[in-house]
Amino acid sequence: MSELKSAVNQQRLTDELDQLAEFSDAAAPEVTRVLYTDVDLKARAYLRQLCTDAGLAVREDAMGNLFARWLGSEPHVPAVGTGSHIDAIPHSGKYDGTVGVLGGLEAIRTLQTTGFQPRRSLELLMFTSEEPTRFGLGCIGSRTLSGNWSAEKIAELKDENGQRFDDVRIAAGIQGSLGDVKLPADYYSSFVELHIEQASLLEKANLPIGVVTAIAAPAALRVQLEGQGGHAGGVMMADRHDALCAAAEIVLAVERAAKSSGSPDTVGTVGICRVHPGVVNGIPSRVHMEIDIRDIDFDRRNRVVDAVRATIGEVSQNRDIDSKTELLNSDAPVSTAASVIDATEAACQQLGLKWQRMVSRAYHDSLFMAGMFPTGMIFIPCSGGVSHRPDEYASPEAIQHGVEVLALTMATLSA
Ligand code: HGY
Ligand code: MN
Ligand code: MN
Repeated sequence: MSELKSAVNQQRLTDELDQLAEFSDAAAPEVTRVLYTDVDLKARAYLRQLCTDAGLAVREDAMGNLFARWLGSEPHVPAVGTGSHIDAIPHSGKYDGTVGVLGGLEAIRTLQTTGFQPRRSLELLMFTSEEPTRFGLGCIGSRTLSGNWSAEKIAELKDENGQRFDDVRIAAGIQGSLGDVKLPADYYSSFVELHIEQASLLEKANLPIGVVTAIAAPAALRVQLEGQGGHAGGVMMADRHDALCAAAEIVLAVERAAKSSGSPDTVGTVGICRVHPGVVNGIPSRVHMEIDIRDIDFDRRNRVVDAVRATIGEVSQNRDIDSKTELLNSDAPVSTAASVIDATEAACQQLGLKWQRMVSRAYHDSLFMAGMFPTGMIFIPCSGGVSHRPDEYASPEAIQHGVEVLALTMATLSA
């Protein structure tokens, strides 16, 4: 095992993570890398070059999902996959997703260095658009690869400027038919994703590895509230139909519904609230809100979604506001595969790394890969559990531990 540990090039990986973070529309230490923007395309080109330099067979599909394959001795049997995403929500950090992509590449290079020869090919997959930033829907790439959403539905997704996904991807120079993206059912024999925990259980327990047993799933609501607006001085309070006051009641109702679900596993967030006309002396006439509700229990989460939708109706009626609510997605939570959990725990044992089993409260591309292939996830601690913030941090040592476990897990699964 010491040979594998010493084969991990920690400095190279740290440098690559730092370089990738340079491709950003925000000033360091913030990272903003939104789907198909120039910085996103530059980051993809950088990753493509690293994979080519590693001697991997690189291809991209019609969404820009990037595949980098190390051919095994039996290249026609289903491969072992690993990967994650490199897009980053605005003003966030540099480890969410990228640890699974560059760490996945490092795991493959590490195995190459040790002289390991896989029977099953090993493949790195960089998923397009894991974050919901541009089109309001998370995991667009893995949803399409797994058939969770049809290519036709994905093509018609619109961003806040009304641009269609299909037009935006073609304008970004990505060719091919979205209908060809879905993977064959036997494409992978297993898939395993390395990711920062994005919470603080591992750090608090002083453990280097988390073995994920379940992945929570999100539901997202898009709400449009239409009031009357008007002059902030001229309209009496009794005569107002203020869309933002209605939105305020709804925001607190989301928090109340999540807190009173009966379980700490339920979470609710209103991350988007755009006010129109957005001037200090204009009564808000329109509010656009997006609501994220999650749980590891599907029915409990759906009860909270229903309660929030009922409140939106009541508040709109009481305030004589028009409301339109769209359920963008309502995904089921998944359990990870025992075969991948076993291989991961065996790797931890062999490497002398302590671990704990845990659920993922963040969603990941593995949520959708699990719908097609035996899938698992490996977590490493991040400082203070912070994520989706510029102070997100995972130490080179923590990342190295994740790469070691990933490499050995993939070697085991490729037998
Ligand atoms: O929101 C999530 O859980 C993921 O980071 N996109
Ligand atoms: Mn994220
Ligand atoms: Mn992520």
